[in-house]
Amino acid sequence: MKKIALITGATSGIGKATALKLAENNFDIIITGRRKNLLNKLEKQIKETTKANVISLNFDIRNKSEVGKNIDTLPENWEKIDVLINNAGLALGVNPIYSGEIDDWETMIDTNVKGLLYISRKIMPMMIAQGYGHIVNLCSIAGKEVYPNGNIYCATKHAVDALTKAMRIDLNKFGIKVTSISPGMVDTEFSNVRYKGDNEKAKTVYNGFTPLYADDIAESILFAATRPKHVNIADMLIFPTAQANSSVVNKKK
Ligand code: NDP
Ligand code: 8X3
Repeated sequence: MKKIALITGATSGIGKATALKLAENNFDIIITGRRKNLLNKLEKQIKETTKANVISLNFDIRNKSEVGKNIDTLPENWEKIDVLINNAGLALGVNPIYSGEIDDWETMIDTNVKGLLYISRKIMPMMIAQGYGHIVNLCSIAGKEVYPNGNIYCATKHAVDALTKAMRIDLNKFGIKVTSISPGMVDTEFSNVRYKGDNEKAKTVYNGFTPLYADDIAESILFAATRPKHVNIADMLIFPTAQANSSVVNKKK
């Protein structure tokens, strides 16, 4: 029996890899993101290379009414979402807290925390009504530890960690699973976004060691999403072998 997964932020990185991985493994897929051209491209790729059905929803997760309106457009046979993967997120800037850009702070809070809440608030009642469901939140090592100049990004991911625990408690009586996936350093567009298009700087983040790749995290999400009904993977912390915590990375000079 096919399942349905909705993946936010599927236009690149972990979200895109997860959409492809789940599509290859008997899921129909709802993909979301702001970059319509990339959604179209991924939809085409999934349709050409897998047996999955796909729906693309093009919206900014920070826009509460857009989130609601887009979910309301789902055809009836797509409304029973088995797995919601709250992946859309970003870091902006690497500054001490006393000199950070307030606009960057707002974008991170609006996306990583409020956006995750908007879509979850829409989907959770649907899962409760259907009597099953699974929410997978993309947290981070930044949700477990704070590192120098990580301040607001770390705070948003600590919030995701807390919200994951809150969801697990409040949804417990409905049998809905809630999983937190916390990667260390994954080579995606994450650092290009964080350094605002300074791609040379972004590249140096992953120099001198083998980072995680998006596909490594997609495999972990697939694992969590395909456990038997009685098994909930509560929390996965995943590092590249070269990484020991937020600050200790064995980089070759
Ligand atoms: P990418 O930058 O490659 O992907 C981020 C995705 O989020 C894109 O698809 C982007 O789509 C989407 N997104 C960002 N802002 C919005 C928005 N306002 N509305 C809708 N979608 C949005 O980064 P990653 O794949 O690395 O990041 C995915 C998640 O994993 C994030 O939550 C990140 O914090 C987390 N993470 C990443 C780690 C890493 O080292 N890379 C480590 C730990 C956690 P679009 O721009 O088209 O809207
Ligand atoms: C992304 C990983 O270490 O850059 O969440 O915060 S890190």
